[in-house]
Amino acid sequence: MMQDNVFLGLGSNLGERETYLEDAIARLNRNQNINVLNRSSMMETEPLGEVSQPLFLNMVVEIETKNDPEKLLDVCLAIELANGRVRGQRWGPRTLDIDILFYGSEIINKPSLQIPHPEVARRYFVLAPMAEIAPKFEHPVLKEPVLAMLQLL
Ligand code: GSY
Repeated sequence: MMQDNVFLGLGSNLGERETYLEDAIARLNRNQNINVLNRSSMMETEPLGEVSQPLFLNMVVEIETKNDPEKLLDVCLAIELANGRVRGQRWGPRTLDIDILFYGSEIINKPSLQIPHPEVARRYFVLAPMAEIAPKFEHPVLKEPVLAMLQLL
């Protein structure tokens, strides 16, 4: 079965940021079980946390997929690795980060995978690009649309 209303957050703050994001989208589309349906613009955003680091380029893509959430996570991690991501400092700079934001209305709370992403409602760099492509999408736990969450920040 194809799952729709799946949203991924992409971010990069090292090197050729735009190229890393474009490469990630191309690789997602090349996966037999994923179609990229829609993409936000790329937005330059302030990094989170205390560590001093370059500005991020962030965007959100909407996909449909036959992969279950665990398999989708594996695909995202493999694409991060293919783009030179080294998991170092928790809040440190990275060439490519892919977060599963929403998987339709599914709610998953495992140590290895939490969906919706637990930080979604607090992150401008997620809500602002997502509001461009899916302002009315409702957070399955908070029951608030994306645009309303953005306006509450
Ligand atoms: O999980 C997201 C990685 N990340 C980001 C990001 O993508 N954008 C911004 N602005 N700050 C961030 N801090 C972390 S960690």
